[in-house]
Amino acid sequence: PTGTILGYPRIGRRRELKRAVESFWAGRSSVAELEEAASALRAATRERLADLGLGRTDSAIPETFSYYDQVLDAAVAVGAIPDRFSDLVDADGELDLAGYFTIARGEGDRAPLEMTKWFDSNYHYLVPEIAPDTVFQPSADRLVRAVEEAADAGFTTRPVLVGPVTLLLLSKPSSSAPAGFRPIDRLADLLPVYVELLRRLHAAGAEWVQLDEPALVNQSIEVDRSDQLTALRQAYDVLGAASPRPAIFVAAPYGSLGDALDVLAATPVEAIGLDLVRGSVPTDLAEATRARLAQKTLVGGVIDGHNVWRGDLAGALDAVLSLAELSSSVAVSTSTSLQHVPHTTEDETGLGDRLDWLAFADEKVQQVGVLARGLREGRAAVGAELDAASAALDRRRVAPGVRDGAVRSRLQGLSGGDFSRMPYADRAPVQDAELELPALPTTTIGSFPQTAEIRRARAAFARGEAEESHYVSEMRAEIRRVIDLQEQLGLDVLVHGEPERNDMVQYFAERLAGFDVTENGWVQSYGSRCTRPSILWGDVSRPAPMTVEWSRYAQSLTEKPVKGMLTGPVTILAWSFVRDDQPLAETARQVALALRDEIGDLEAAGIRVIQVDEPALRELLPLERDAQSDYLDWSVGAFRLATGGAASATQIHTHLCYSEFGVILDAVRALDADVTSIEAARSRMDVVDDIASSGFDHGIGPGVYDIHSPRVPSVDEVVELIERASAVVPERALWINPDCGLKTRGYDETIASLRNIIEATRAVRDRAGVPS
Ligand code: THG
Ligand code: ZN
Repeated sequence: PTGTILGYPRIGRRRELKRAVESFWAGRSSVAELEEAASALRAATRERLADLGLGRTDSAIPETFSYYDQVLDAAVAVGAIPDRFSDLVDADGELDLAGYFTIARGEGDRAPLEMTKWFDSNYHYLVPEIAPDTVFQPSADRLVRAVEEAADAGFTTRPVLVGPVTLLLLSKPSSSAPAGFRPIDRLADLLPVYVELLRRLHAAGAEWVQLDEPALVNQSIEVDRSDQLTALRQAYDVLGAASPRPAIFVAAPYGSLGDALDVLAATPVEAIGLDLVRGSVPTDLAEATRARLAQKTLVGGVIDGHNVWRGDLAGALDAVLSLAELSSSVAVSTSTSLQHVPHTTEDETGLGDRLDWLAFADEKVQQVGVLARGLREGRAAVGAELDAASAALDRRRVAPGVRDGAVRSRLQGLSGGDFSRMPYADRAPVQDAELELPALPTTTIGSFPQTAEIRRARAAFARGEAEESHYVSEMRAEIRRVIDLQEQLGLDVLVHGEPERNDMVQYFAERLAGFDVTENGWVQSYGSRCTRPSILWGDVSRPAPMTVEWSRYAQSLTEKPVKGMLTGPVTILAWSFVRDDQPLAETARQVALALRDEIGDLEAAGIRVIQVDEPALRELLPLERDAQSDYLDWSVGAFRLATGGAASATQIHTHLCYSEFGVILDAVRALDADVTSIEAARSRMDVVDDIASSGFDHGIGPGVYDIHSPRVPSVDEVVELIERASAVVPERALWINPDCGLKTRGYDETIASLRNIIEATRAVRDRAGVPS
């Protein structure tokens, strides 16, 4: 084909897959009903993609359906199932759907596979576990049936599988593996299974197969680059030599292949996909590589799979045409799978003129079609489409709100002092005097459980079905309940519980100028869970205070300090689709200024502790090492700009949602937050040692309650965690809190856990002879 995509959203325009899967989990539907729903969704996707211009019978349509996750699918397809789940596999090596979901979600004492972020997207995949003795065996049924199902409907589709090198590079050693064991060392054992999968797919009628090898563009993978390249060479020499097999298309989304391109070019694969959005058409190629690439099909990923902008179509065609100088066989594609963008702008009614600037998955498929035609028939043949895209881009540049003079001149006027507060050593005593907290102060991260009534009330108000005054009184009643509960429990720094917030980014996006929110723009985050990323399209400003009235009300109910709760600039960017016409750093500073004003208004309303959450600080860290220090500079700068105007007496907290932050420890220190809470319960406080030995001297709240699990920690357990932390953290710096917000938990377990945390804290204070 001359036009294709690397993958397509699988959740469905109306989140049909989410509904079907969750209904099956809840026991409300049978496995047959789930399979029927999935099959209908695949059929609708094939027809839709064909209508949008992808070829029905030329392998242009990728098979990227997944019930849960594509990495889990690949692990299952090669039989890489951890021992604790081995009973789920039948005598033929096949796993039924219920078993598949058990591996994804865990069951009782059996922990699920760990979940982690997929490259620099907001998607999370399941991490396979590989042991020295993992027995690889093909389990191809699901893939083969997808190809056959398509064939029955008159399609020749292209099955897609995570490639063997990436599968192993993204896996972790199973807990039973000896120190030093690396999953990639099992490559030779894994390859025969891929060979067999290729054979079976070929037998089912697949003419092409797509093997995704994004790990080769990732410079953060721990295995030595030379070992990665050796693995790549071995893998594709072996797979290329297999016979019979479909033609092999190796895709490398999310960045540049770099030296891996030379290696891949020397293997017998038929096609190589390059991400020409994050990377560019290689120019300084070795002569041998150039000669080899001329023999292959080169697939130019020129339509951005990461963002939602309609973008510069003419520029994309230029990139494809320059790729065509390397080989006479070129195809147009997306830079990554389209799983990172919503289905279609057709489902949005509230975006007005701005709809014209956007391209979601379906619109991107159409763009691929235009470029493919331009490639076949010449630029003139698609002149009208290229011009239309350029005209939309021109309109976007000058549209009202894209550039706001007041915002820009305020940014221009910033000086170094705006990014700093009084030195910590000087302001900490001022805060101590202001807040008069006990030693080992207790607090929570911000959200309290979101009951069904709260969700209903919010949804009814959002649909315009409830009076504002009624809605406000419902939310206030909930805030009062949450404050009363915290007072009864004996927490020291209270929160209002955030009943008014659906999503910690969307809530702010709805209130800031420069953002749109979507009605149906769902994007899969992991498994059946989705978010609707906001769209940051213009200069950001704050027309009115966003959180102040809720916080003021909560503070009016208690003598104890109530924390104001804001989402930080980096996280707001990380979980939105962000304008691509200026550096992220500049956009981040605009968001920071809006938050800075909010902090000023919270202070004026009597709020003495303000938390600015940055759970995504780590996740936006670029994959390329060269880009990391610049990122840390601007991201830390944005946080400091947001918080730098706070009075010395105002205690600034932040919350980071993960425990491995070795790489960004310096950045966390540079945030200069007075108190930082982090995840630590699951790692038994190991993370605290790193922090303490780095000389971190600000307040630190390592989580003592793992909110990702419904388990209630016992008092003894929490005492042990606190003692473990207090052995290395000075007493005045240590805070006691859960790992994360409580919104996903139920009230019963939350109350029981908080009660135990407080009892444990009091026991430790007693032993140390300090008052509670
Ligand atoms: N908000 C946003 N992005 C995020 C997170 C977030 N990205 C990273 C991380 N958190 C992802 N985690 C989740 C956890 C739960 C859900 C989604 C992402 C979730 N979503 C609801 C669902 O799918 O049913 C829908 C929520 C809604 O109605 O808005 O449960 O916290 N922006
Ligand atoms: Zn968190």
